[in-house]
Amino acid sequence: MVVSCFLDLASNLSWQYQSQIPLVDLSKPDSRHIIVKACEEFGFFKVVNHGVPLESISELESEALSFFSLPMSEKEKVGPADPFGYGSKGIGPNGDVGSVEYLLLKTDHSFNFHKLPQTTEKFPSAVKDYVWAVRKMACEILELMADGLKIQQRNALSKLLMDKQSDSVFRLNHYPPCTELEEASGHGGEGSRIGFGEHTDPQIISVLRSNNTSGLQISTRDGTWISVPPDHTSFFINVGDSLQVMTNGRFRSVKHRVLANSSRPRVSMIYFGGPPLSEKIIPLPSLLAKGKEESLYKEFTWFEYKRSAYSSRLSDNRLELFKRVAASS
Ligand code: GA4
Repeated sequence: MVVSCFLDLASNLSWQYQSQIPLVDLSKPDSRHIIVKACEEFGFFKVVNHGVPLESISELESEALSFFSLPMSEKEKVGPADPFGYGSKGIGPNGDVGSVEYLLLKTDHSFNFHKLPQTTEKFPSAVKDYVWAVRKMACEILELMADGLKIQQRNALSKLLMDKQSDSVFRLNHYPPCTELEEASGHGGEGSRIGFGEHTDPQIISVLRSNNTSGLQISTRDGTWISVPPDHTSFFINVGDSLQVMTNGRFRSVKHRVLANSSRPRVSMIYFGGPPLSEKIIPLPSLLAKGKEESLYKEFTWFEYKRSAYSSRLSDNRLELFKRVAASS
């Protein structure tokens, strides 16, 4: 049943239907309804006809690959990631590890690229152009969501990403290929090599793009993991924990992970759209059914949620701590 609403759209793209991933064509007038349905059922969907220039994407991919192919001693000049900068294997401050190296940046361009060698001089502008274009698309999607949810103020969500104080983050991940040795010893088999462990994203919305290497999986409502076929020309959208709260649980933040078993390197770039630190993360008033419905969550600011998230382990259910205990009747 869940999948049937996506059948029409995807019927001429049979693998997309088989992969069960909702597909949103931003050029179609009905996209807002499909976005809402996808966010309710999966917290995840794929976007085509997104308007982000392909040159901007490939420019950044090639800059990212040049960065990751630098000697470790050069990359470490912009590390460790605490939380921003270059990181390898260690994820977050609480002992999580993965088969991944990455660069974590704030989107306000405060990152010091000057510590990198000359060969990467185009890197800062490639990041800037890409983040600008992807944020624009994320805002368009958030406005379609607001329309689909019949929220009068179309920019109720998108204005948080457009705010000068928006606490958004950009991440480049490189999953090195599985070596022949690992494959021969069986350590390269499905499920055996975790690139990035299961987690939900704390922010409002995440926009992911990867090269054509597989690895990303999402968890469905019943806990089944499904593989997301890669598509380097499209984007994948994740509902984050904050959007789950702002829709009072109507949208679900999606649990996802990356397996790094491929014989080819995987490169992904993710924009995490977050609100200003002082923003109260509460359900949008018009979604609380004319005052009849109560918030499922305690009131908190993005600063408070982020502080709590950064003291958790990657796979923790971070929203659990912020759920309201229902008053017993
Ligand atoms: C998940 C989403 C983003 O990648 C990220 C991650 C952050 C990190 O890598 O430093 C966190 C993780 C993410 C959630 C819980 C904490 C913080 C690692 C971790 C164990 C940059 C983010 O904002 O939250």
